[in-house]
Amino acid sequence: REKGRIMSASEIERTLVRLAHEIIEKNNGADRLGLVGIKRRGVPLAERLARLIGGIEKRTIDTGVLDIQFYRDDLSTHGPRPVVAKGALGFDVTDRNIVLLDDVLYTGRTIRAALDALFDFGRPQRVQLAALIDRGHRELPIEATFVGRKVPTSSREIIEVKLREIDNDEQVLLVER
Ligand code: 3GP
Ligand code: 5GP
Ligand code: MG
Repeated sequence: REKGRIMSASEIERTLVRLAHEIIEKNNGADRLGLVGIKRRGVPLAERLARLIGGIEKRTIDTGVLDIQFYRDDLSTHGPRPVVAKGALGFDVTDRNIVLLDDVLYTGRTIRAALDALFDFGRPQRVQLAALIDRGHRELPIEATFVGRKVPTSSREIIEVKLREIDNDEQVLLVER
């Protein structure tokens, strides 16, 4: 059940433009920068930011992909845990300033798994996190360096992020499960 619209298409675009400038400012340019999107919706967000940052800094920005899925082991008494799927990241992260990108930051467990995976690929100089929406409810000491919008949610609410590359639609909605 839809409870309201959090961002329109143009608000998403303006937010990404702001995040692009913040990322450049905080990294003193884009020299060592590499953006890594967390599947699925972090990936188009990373690609859009790379295009925006590349346009401002007049260079191409490397982008990569991490595929982190929730895996429930039927034999275990533990809850679902994030598991990193095998596959190439896309570029060498060694000595790079990496910005991870996820659409929604929630418990932080996905980011914890993403950090583990990232360091299996190499030794980045620095890792930062960008999220379009921070909906709260962290279960780990993880915060985003760059946040599009903080949206306090109840645990029964979900943020629906719709991106044209995946959803043929472009908006962010708050829905009740
Ligand atoms: P996305 O990154 O493509 O949006 O956890 C993987 C997917 O599950 C995410 O894909 C996300 O959209 C979707 N998802 C939506 N709501 C929730 C939620 O409340 N919790 C979790 N764990 N996943 C959610
Ligand atoms: P985590 O709890 O690990 O922070 O989030 C798990 C995964 O589910 C992440 O990829 C995160 O983007 C996604 N996720 C968590 N809550 C929501 C939500 O309300 N909406 C959407 N679209 N994705 C969510
Ligand atoms: Mg996500």
